Order: sequence, then C-alpha cells, then structure tokens
Amino acid sequence: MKNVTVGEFIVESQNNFPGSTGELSKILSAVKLASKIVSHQINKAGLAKEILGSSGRENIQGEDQQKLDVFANDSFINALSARGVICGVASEENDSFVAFKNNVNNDAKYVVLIDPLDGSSNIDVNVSVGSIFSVYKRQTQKGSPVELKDFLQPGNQQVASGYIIYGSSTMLVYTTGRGVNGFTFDPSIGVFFLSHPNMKTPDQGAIYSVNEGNLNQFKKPVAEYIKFCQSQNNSQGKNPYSSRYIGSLVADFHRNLIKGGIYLYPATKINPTGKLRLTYECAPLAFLIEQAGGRAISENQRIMDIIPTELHQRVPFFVGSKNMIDQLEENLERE
Ligand code: AHM
Ligand code: MG
Repeated sequence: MKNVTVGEFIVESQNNFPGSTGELSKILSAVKLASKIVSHQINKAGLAKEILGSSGRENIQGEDQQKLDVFANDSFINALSARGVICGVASEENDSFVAFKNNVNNDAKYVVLIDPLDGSSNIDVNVSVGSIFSVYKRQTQKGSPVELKDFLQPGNQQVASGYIIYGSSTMLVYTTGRGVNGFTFDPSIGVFFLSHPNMKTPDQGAIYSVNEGNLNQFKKPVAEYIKFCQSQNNSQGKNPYSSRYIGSLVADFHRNLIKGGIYLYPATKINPTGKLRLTYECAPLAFLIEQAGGRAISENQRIMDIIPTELHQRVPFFVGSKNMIDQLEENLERE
C-alpha cells in the first residue's frame, strides 16, 4: 500500500464497480481540489491577517461568518459546480440549497451537502478545523432543477461521506460504504497519499469528549454517563477515562475514531435540540463511524435513520466506540 495517491485509489475503487460512470469519482476529485485550496489558505492564516476574523456577515443560524468560512464555501461550491457532476449543493453557510441550473448539471444524478469549514472560530488561535461532506443520489428526475427534498434524505441513503482535517497535517478521510480510508497530504508535492487504509475504531475507548461547562444543563441520563466516566478507578487507583475536548468537531471525531472514545453534543436547556446540524455534520460522521465499526445515535434513534425535515436541523449527537454508545443508550432507555 505504499505511495498510493488518493487519485489512484479512487480510480481503482471505481474499477471494482462494473458499469460505474465515474461521476462519484469526479465529485471526490472536486472535494480533493477544494480541500487543497482551503488547506493552503488556512496554513497562511497566522501570517496573512487579512484572511482572519469576521466577514461582518451572519449565516441563517445567526452565527458570525468568518472570512475563511466564506472562502471555504466558495472554494467547495466552485470546484463542485465546475465538474458538471452534481445538480446542487447545500451548505451550512447558505440559507437555502444552491441549484446548478445549466443543462449539464441538471442532468447530474448527485447532490452534495457540506460544512465547508467547521470549527472556524478556532482558526484565530491556530487550532485544527475541518470540512465535512456528504453525497446523495437525487430524488427528483434528472434533467429537472434540483429541489429541497433531494437534500432532505436520511443518512442511510448516503452514497459517500467524509471530512478533511486541517491539523498538524491535512488529511482526507472518506467512505463510499466499503470501509473508511484516510489520506495524508504531502504539501511539498501537493498530493494526498493513502496513510490509513481500512480504518477501524476500537469497540471500547478511554476518551470522552463533551463541553463539560454545560453539564448542569444536560438531561439526567447524559449527566450520569459523564459522571460515570469521571468517577472510575482501576486497580492502581487511576481513572482509565480521560476527558478530551477541542471544540472542533472534526478534530474531536478524528482523534476518537483512531484512539477510541465517545463524543457527545447533547440537548441543553438553552438548546433543546443540541447544537450540531443533522444533514451536513452528524449524518456524514455517522456514516463514517458505522463503516469503522462504531455507532452514532441521537437520543433514541440511529442518526442514519432520521429523516430530516429542515436543511439546518439540529439534533443531539452521540458518536463513537460501540460499547460506549451502547452504555449511554442503556442510560437513555432507562429514563
Ligand atoms: P460551527 O459549525 O459553527 O463551527 O460549530 C460547530 C462546532 C463544532 O466544531 C464543535 O464541536 C462545537 O461547535 C463546539 O461547540 P461548543 O463551543 O458549544 O462546545
Ligand atoms: Mg459546523
């Protein structure tokens, strides 16, 4: 598996599907291109002050848009529309979905949902951020303009999903439903190489990741689970659990995927449906974790089975190692 580039990997995987049209490969290649552009820009952020900070605008969720949010959004949408292989895109940064109305795009069979730059408030302090993407087949007829219902499909209909983490190195991690593979970017030659083939998450981890500042606002079963993690002792009198929370979803997810752990963003008194968005944050990560052997639930159901009713819908989100989610779920069911 040495020196396999993501481009070669995509082509090889496509060859395993007789009759494949190559459209999905082109989408992944557009994601790859946009991620290189965004990665380059993020790496310069500390030096180029003009790209840091607020754009002075808010998105539909009332959140301050950073200049880099806008840059990443434009980069992904431009790269995806240019290849003529999707008919529309929905993004955290746009109020409504964007329909690509020319004939070539109208004839395309896929739609993409993106969070172009998640955790962007962390950039000013040089902390890892990420991009998340998700691909579905459209519900409406090819040749017609894309509609909202094309974007409101349950996660179990995803054709592909993945993320890019802009961390100490930039990595692309994705699934097309046949396992999860991770690629690390070599900036000196501008290429992603396969570095993490067939990623699996441990059934049991030692990390719990949650904004503990909200503990008093969580419902009892969730608070009890966190208190359980806080109060364990092994034979050496040490708590085997560690709390790790970056506050950057992709980075927290990526660490827990590799090391094993649980990430929780529950409902709070102030945000009774949680904070994270179902369609372009939770569902794509749920697809990845399940492909890696883990689980993702909302309070009482599998994230992948929730049928979205709105583009920017928020849901409580629990994702990670199988045994840890099982235990949390038992708490939730007992309540
Ligand atoms: P964003 O999409 O506006 O960047 O917000 C999502 C981020 C996640 O990356 C992170 O896990 C979460 O918000 C942190 O929220 P909090 O500060 O409430 O703990
Ligand atoms: Mg986000």
